Amino acid sequence: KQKSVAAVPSPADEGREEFRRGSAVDALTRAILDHLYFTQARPLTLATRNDWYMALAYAVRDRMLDDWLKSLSHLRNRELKIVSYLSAEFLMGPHLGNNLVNLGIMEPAREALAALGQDLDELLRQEEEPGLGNGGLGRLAACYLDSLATLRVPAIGYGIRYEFGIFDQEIRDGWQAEKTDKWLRLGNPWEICRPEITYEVKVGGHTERFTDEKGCVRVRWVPNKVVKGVAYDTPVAGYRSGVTDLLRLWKSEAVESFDFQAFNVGDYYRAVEAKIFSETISKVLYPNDEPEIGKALRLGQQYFFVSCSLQDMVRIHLLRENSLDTFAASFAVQLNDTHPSIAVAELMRLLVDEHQFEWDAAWQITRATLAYTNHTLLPEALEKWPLPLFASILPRHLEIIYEINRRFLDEVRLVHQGDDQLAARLSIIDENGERYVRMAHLASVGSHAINGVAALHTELLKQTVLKDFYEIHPELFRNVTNGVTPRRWMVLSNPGLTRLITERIGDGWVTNPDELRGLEPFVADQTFQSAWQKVKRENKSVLAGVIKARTGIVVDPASLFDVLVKRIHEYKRQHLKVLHIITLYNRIKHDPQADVTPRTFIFGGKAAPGYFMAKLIIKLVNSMGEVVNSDPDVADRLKVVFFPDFNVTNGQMVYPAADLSEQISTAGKEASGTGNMKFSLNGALTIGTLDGANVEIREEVGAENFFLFGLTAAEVSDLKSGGYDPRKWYGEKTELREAIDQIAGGLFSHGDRGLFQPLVEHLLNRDDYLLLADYQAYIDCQDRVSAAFRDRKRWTEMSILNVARMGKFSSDRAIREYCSDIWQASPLPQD
Ligand code: B1N
Repeated sequence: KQKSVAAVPSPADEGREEFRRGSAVDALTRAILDHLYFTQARPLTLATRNDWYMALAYAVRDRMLDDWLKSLSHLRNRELKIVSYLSAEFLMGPHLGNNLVNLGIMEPAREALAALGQDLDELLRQEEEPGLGNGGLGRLAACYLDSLATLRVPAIGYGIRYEFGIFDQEIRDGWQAEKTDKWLRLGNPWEICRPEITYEVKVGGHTERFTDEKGCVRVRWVPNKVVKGVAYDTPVAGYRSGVTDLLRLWKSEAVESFDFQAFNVGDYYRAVEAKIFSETISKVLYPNDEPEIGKALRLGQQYFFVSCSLQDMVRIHLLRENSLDTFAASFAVQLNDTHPSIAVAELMRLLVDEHQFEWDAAWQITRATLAYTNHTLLPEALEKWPLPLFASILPRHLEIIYEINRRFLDEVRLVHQGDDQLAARLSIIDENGERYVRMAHLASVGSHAINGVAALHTELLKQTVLKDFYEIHPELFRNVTNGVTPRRWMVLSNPGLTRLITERIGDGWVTNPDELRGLEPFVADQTFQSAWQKVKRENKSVLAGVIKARTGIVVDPASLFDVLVKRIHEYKRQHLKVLHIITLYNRIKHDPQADVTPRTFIFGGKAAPGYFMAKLIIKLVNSMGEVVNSDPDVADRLKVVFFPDFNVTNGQMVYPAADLSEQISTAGKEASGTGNMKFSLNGALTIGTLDGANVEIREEVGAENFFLFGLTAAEVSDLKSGGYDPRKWYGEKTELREAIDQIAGGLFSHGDRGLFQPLVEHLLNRDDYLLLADYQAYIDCQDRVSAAFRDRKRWTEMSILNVARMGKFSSDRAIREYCSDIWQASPLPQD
């Protein structure tokens, strides 16, 4: 027990240190100057832009501390369940702007800086975004933390503090070039290192059986390596909610004792190797949006952060209660895809091996605690680990998984007697040929709830990938359609639209976006329409300026901004968009007077460095763009831009400037999509297939305000099972054939017929993603888009209605559903 220190003034006392807490301009000014001098150690005359950025960031962070420390102390409050979001990725995006929005101090900060001769926007651009994720899955985790804090739900996001996040993309000669992301280079003012919060994580070795003092046979894991995880904490402020949640990321380090052992026998190099191995674990994010099978380091990363996180939860729980029996009442642990699914075996190991639980009791706690979200149906993206590799890294976990599997399959066989096929299909171990651990099966068996991320995706999950699980345990399945935070994706990134909306309906929509419906009475209002158009036009001008600066390409803000930004993947069909552009180009070439709606095509997205076809698609976009952009017949009516290095920061400029959102994946392939929501919330109209959340977006905004085309998921699977032949479509559609022949013939590669050969070959012989089958429907639909854009009034009405009806896609709604249907978690009472 600590002695009472009532005589000493506490820094938490109200009224003290106004310059550390106050949000008035002069308090902020003092705070920034104070940090510049005392934290950055800079006199005014020598301060660099980064010094100013850091000083501002620290001043903002100070203003999060009271709420944050209050929230941290709530972690000890046994009444409240803590949501623990386990994710290998958190794509947070820049912190400064978002924190200014959520704390409500954007304008005073701007003024304070202006008085100091600094421009807030410049400092906002100074922040290197923490790109600790690949795309949608990592960004979803970030949106969910924003909503958890905004809804006052105690939560911890647990993940890995990668030293190098997703690579920076450059375009050289039309090809993607990857540059290492050195986001920590200039320091990270948002995180606080907690050198006292560390855990040891074992790796490799073997297991031994022994009899404990009570005469029970137990298992000991004798590793051949031990690494240490150190906590780095970042506060996540809710939007004016008084709650600041915690993002806790683990950095791997060497365990001191290991170095000493090696030193003692004089083996300096072994000590250094152990250190290097330890530090490698959290070194770099795998840049794939589908898993890397057979990469030991990836499995090591997953186990490392899961083990640290579960040990941390056990510690926190034991501060609340003296037994782990009630662990599931303290924590609701969500597995963001299978990447943290080793948690099933690790929690069992902690309970059984380290805390002497009986198997059944441990299993009951494990299943009550864990829940699993699936994010993909692509068979090649389902994680599985070759057994020998798994055994060499996690020998004890493999034993535990065997035991889980044995008990699970016994139950299955009991209920479904004689169906051996069923047991083989459900087994956690894949025994067809080379043996694997199937992580989706492990996650499903170990969870009390399994969810997909959009209505269609959840249905398909039940019919395909997890069909057998659904048939034996339908009660475990839920749908929670994804959502995005309106704070970052509207208030921060689109201040013009935010102001306009708020002038009309107040600002309640920021936390209750169903209130956006209040815009519907204004759809036909002349003044409102013009103001709406003006906002979009200004956003487009800003983007046009950035495009000019980054690519040298001049685009016309009056043209239709037609935008396709997302990771490059064949199923997302960026090359279908290319076929559309070539078709328009050919129409102009055939008739230079043809009446085409001027369009600016904006592509953006990273390709996994090892994904050859995706990289070739980037090259094709750029090569085709060069030809189209410089053709005098086109006369600037079509412009093609590949916007390099698409990330959160760039997304914040792109979504608000879009007229048309391209969501054109093959039906059944995109689990949800979340970019689709960001576009529509910012007044872009969608052209899309009935895939992922598009289905629900269309339902909400109304079919008449959505450009639908293409095969349905059911038609896709019928067409494929009937033996799909892309050549049939190639033979029948003249415009399509012409476009493909031009790519093959070298029109976009200076006559080189070899360059795009792999792509063309793929399309004509396999076309796994049915571009050819959907081509004509897409072109026809785009013709309707072009016509619609010419009717400005009608287009603006559709745009307003899109925003007005998008309330469902707030991540607040999604988090409320997780809280009530899966986590049984509730908000902190207002204090
Ligand atoms: O998750 C998003 C969805 O909106 C997208 O439709 C979906 O494609 C995306 C392995 C993934 N699924 N799987 C991944 C990411 C990294 C990795 O190493 C798989 N990402 C998604 C949010 O639900």
